[in-house]
Amino acid sequence: MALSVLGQITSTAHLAAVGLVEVDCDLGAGTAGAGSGIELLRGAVQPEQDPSARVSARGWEVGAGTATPHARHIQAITQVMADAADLVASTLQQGLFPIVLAGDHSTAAATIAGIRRAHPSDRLGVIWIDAHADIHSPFTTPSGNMHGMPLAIAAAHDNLPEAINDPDTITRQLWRQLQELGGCQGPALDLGDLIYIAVRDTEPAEDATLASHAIPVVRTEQVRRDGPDAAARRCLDYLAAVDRIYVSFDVDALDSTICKGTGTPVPGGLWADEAETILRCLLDDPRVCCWEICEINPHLDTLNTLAEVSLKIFNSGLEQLAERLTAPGGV
Ligand SMILES: [Mn+2]
Repeated sequence: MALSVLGQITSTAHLAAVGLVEVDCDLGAGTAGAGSGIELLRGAVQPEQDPSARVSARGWEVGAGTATPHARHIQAITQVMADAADLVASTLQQGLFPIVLAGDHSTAAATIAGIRRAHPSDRLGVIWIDAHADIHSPFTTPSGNMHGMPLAIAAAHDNLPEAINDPDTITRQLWRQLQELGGCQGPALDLGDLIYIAVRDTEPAEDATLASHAIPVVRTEQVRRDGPDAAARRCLDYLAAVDRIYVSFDVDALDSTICKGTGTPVPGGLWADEAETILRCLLDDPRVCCWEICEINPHLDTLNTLAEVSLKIFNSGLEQLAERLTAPGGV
């Protein structure tokens, strides 16, 4: 791993309004190492406020629990997620824009819970940029990897009609606890307020959910045909009625030729410049209140291609955000 070659930090923009939340957990992925992507990006952000806003929830310090094959490491992940939700909520309550640097994608459910906790009465929309739909539950998952489950947690969507597993009592209890992390009466996310970009690798149980809830996917081909600005615009228009938007960027949304350094590369994804333009366009919308980037695993990427590409995309997004947040009446 040659992280040191990635010294070219271009964005040290004025980011007083940003709070960096690091969620250093890779237990939800099938392969270890996604936590190391955080180190790679954190240098690009220099929050000007109290450094205590830079905090970590470290999955690997929590230790192992009982084997839970249909939601692997759910005990440790539940602890990390409780911390992560607190951090996101308190960052928002301080009037800051949380940028979440995460290891694997499982903990994005905690991000959503944290937003929900800080703004309980607002309608929340989610734009999920990913190769996968991440909407499995312990009842439907073929792998048991929790990075495939965050949206099912946030939406309290067990998808029992598609069940293939019979999870044990511990798994069921913790799964319920995770679904209640947002602290509200109903689910933290309504599936009617979710839209995907670049999703292309789903399983039948997930396809059933997407179909029954009519969750739209802006596919790579549409991005290419209509242009990345139009793709982003389509998402923002779809969420026209929501008050706040969370943008979650899993780097495996990128094409597998770029994206070897992630646990689950899939062909047919976005080119780097497409992802960059989409993110810039989304981050410019004043309703976007939180941005997450995850699943960068430098250990899987001998040439550091993904690391370089991710850093470039991240810097570009930061630049856009800095522009927005420093404009009169920003945040
Ligand atoms: Mn994902």
